[in-house]
Parts: sequence; structure tokens; C-alpha cells
Amino acid sequence: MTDKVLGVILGGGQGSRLSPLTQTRSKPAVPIAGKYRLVDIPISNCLNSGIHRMFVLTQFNSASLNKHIKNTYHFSHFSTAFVDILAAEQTVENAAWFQGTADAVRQCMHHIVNHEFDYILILSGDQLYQMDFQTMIDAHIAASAEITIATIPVTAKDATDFGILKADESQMITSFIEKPKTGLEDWVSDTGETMHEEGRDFLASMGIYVFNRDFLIKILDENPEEKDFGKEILPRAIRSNRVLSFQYEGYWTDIGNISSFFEANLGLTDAIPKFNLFDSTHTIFTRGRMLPPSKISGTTLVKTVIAEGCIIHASKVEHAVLGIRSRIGSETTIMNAYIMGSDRYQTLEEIQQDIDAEKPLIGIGDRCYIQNAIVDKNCRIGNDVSISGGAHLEDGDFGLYAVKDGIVVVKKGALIPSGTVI
Ligand code: ADQ
Ligand code: ADP
Repeated sequence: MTDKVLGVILGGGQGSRLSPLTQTRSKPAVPIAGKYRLVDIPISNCLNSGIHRMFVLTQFNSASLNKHIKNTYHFSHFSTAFVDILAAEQTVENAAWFQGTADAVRQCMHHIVNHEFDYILILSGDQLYQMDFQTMIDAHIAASAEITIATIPVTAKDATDFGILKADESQMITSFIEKPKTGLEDWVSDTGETMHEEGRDFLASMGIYVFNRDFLIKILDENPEEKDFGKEILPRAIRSNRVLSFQYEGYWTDIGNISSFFEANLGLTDAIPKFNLFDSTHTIFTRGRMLPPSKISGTTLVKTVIAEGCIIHASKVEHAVLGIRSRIGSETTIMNAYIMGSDRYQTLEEIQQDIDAEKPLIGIGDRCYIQNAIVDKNCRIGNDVSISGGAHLEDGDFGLYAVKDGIVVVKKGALIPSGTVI
């Protein structure tokens, strides 16, 4: 059955909510959990569900995304599997960027329809979850639906950030509203006893849709002015078509902004993380880099996730994720932080040259204190640097770093001189 399904991953609009991580790369290429990229999550979910053909739609095509996809997703010559990137492109008829999610799919439709499929699975590129799409597709077929929306119960506090819907006894959606700001009381659903006990009274769209091929082509063609699935296409479809709600109750989180991105990463350090990287039935795939094991000396490690290839001399690392090739100097303390690591090691010669020129090395120096921060890749943080994020800091962009919701984000490749205090 999965031969009949094609996956389409919405790789991101301008990605401004994840800025500055998206300043020099497209959103799907943002590094997550120390060794993966955001796009690995939906791709892995597809592969684990037996869906082997997919497109990643992205607003701009970065070298790092291309390289990652090209180097990671290799399939046998005898299989039809592929992961291809479709970036917004100017054509004779259309010189514009993708204007929204539906418009992105519409503009790429001429590439997509070249493939054989009966169902198209549309996914967001910025969510953390491990879901079997096969059961969703089975439910879609069994209900003879034209569209199926994966849904999840959420609280009133979260409901305003999502598409909220109501369904009848046979789970057919009867009404849908995108991000309701008022009148929430009219949108309470029967989400089941356990969910009600947790205050999760509203059914939210997870932004994961199954469409019948012909139905999608028709609805996009007939309504060219409608640019967005959540705001336009879905509310329209619900009025006259069979749109099924497929309720999911596993772990799922939207990581659209810096604070949810930060929390999703640090959540991996929990004793039993909700997003389980150790589940061999839901492997998250990424590029095999053949890095050496991490080397650690004299460090107290508490609730910390460490990727491969790190060299760590810090005195303490607590509640942190250290990404590939992280280098951390002695007497340094890291707390509540995501250090992304770096793309390469410096040679001993380069290190000597930098030391002679009093230039900080790639990585984090000696006697630093780093708290409530994200340090992007390839940064050079000198000695005696103190970075302490928190509510006391004003949000804004300060050149080498930005502050968002009190979290300090040191930009990719930034050189923070010794002695700096943030
Ligand atoms: P949002 O996530 O707020 O809500 P949107 O900004 O449209 O909706 O993004 C959906 C996905 O598409 C994201 O992965 C985003 O990066 C990507 N995307 C956005 N614009 C794009 C573009 N121009 N080109 C390519 N990709 C683009 C949606 C639904 C809600 C639902 C939530 C669940 O609209 O109804 O509740 O997802 O997270
Ligand atoms: P990002 O993860 O921040 O998007 P890129 O994907 O652009 O970064 O860079 C990752 C790749 O770039 C790595 O695989 C690494 O091989 C290569 N790379 C980056 N900088 C250098 C450098 N100075 N020398 C050699 N290779 C580099």
C-alpha cells in the first residue's frame, strides 16, 4: 500500500521564527539533537512507515541542505526510493516565492505529478515526533475520505496556536478554524477521559495531511487564490467533502520558534525522554559521519547528551546537549545549553597559528560559563567568556548573537573574544 503514497515535506517558509539559526541555512538544515537536522525527523518517519519517495519543499535552497540530503539518503539502484529537494523557483508564469503551504505544493505540482501515487502525505518540517503513517493511511482508505488530518488533543492555552476542529461520531470533521483567538468555548471536543483529565479538551490539527491525488490537484487548481492549507483550503474542503480526523496520542511537538526548539533539545536529557532516540523501531536516520568516539576528561556530567567526536575538558556540564565535534576547554561550566559543535576539526598547525595570533580556537575556551544558551556551529568562544541567558536580558539582535525569549543564541561561526560577558 505504501507504494501508492508519496511524501511531501514542507521545509519552511522564511523561517523567521527560528532566526538567527536560519540566517545562513534553510530551516530543514537546522541541526537538532546534536547530530541530526530538522528534516531528518519527517524523512525518518516516512521511511519507518514504508514511504520511500518524498520531496522536501523549501523556500531557499542552501548548500548545507543539499549536501546533507545527497550524503544521507542513498537507496539501492533497484529501488524507486528518493528524497529530492524542490526549492522555490522562478518560472515564466511565476516569479514569486511560495506564498504559503498550499501555494508551495501547487507550484511544485508539475514535478510531483510525474510520479505514480494515489495518496499524498503532506508533512511539516518543524515537528518532533515518531509516528507510523501507515495506520493513518489505512484509516483514510477505510473511511473513503478525500482528506485525513492527523489531530491531537491540546489545552486551551495551546489551542490558539493551532488549527482547531470538531468531528462527528464517525470522526468526520464538521468544522475547522485556524488559530482561534476568541470563542474557544465553542470548540471543546470529546477527546476521551484521560485527555480531559489533562485539560486537553481541544482537537488540534498536527499539520499532517493525507490527500487523494486527484482531489488535491482539483482543489488547488480550482482555487488559485488560496495560498494556505490551514487558513483556506481545509476550511473550504470541510464544507462539502469527506475530511477525516485521525486522532494521535503519542508525543508530538511543534518546534517552530527558538524557545520550543531549545526545550525540545534539552528534553532529550530527561531520564525517559518523550522523544525516544533509543527506540530501534523508530530510528531517526542521519548522515553517517564515521567520527571518533568522544573524549572526556575531568568533567562532571549531569543530564547531558553528547554526540560523537567531542573533546571535553570542562569541569561541569549539566542539562545540556553537546553536538558533533564539540570542543570544550578546562574549568568551563555549561548549564542548560545546546552547543551544536562544529563541521570540522582544526589541524594542529591551524591551532598553533591561532594561538600565536591570540585568536580563539573553534569551540569553547577555558574558564567559560555558559548558561541558557544555544551556540550554533563553528563558533570560536575565547577564554573567560560568560554567557548567561535569562529573563533579565532584552530580546533583540546584537550582531554576533541574538536573544530570544531570554535564550542567548550565538550565531554560526561567531568569534566571541576572551573575557566577553553577555
Ligand atoms: P503553522 O505551523 O503555523 O500551522 P505554517 O506556518 O503554514 O503553519 O507551516 C506549516 C509547515 O509548512 C511548517 O513546516 C512550515 O515551515 C512550512 N511552510 C510554511 N510556509 C512555507 C512555504 N512558503 N514553503 C514551504 N514550506 C512552508 C500549521 C497548520 C495548523 C496546524 C499546525 C500544526 O496550519 O492548522 O495546527 O500546522 O503545527
Ligand atoms: P551547517 O550545519 O551549519 O548548515 P554546513 O552544512 O554548511 O553547516 O557545513 C557542513 C559541512 O561543511 C561539513 O560536512 C564540513 O565537511 C564542511 N565544512 C564547513 N566548513 C569547512 C572548512 N572550513 N573546511 C572544510 N570543510 C568545512
